Amino acid sequence: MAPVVGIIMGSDSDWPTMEAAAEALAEFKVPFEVGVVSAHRTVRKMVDYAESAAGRGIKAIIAGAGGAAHLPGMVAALTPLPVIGVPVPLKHLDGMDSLLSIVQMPAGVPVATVSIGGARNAGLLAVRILGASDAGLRQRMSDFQAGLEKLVAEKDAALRD
Ligand code: RP5
Repeated sequence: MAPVVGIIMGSDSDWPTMEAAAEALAEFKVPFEVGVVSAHRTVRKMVDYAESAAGRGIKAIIAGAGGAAHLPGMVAALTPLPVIGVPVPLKHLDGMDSLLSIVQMPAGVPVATVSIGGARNAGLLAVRILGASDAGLRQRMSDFQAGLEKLVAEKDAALRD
């Protein structure tokens, strides 16, 4: 099936963090593509990727980067698609640098920023975005949420066993 979500990251070193977004999409059987696209090291590739994504059938982009994390914001500036930013924590500053780089976008160019290292939620948010126009996917998200509720109830009950 043709990919409908693009997962991109500034470096292959971001993959251990970003993998969780791919796993979430796979759980919901949402086809996705993965690639390294750097805002600083491969500027022309970033422009090509962002400008061509909608035309290729991509409906949401998950972009992760660490440090001076300009990739999500630059991609959001180049595409009308929803962009979800994942702040990747690096060795220094515990990801605060990535978080602030991604979340502090100027009005007019939104990036839906998840928590530091929160790639799983980025994947789940992409599922919800697609689910807004896909009843089957929306139902699977509702089922998933019911599963979370059941799990918490079981753990709660286990405390008193
Ligand atoms: C950022 O620089 C990347 O997103 C990565 O988090 C960070 C370090 O990249 P490498 O030096 O590990 O390739 O652009």
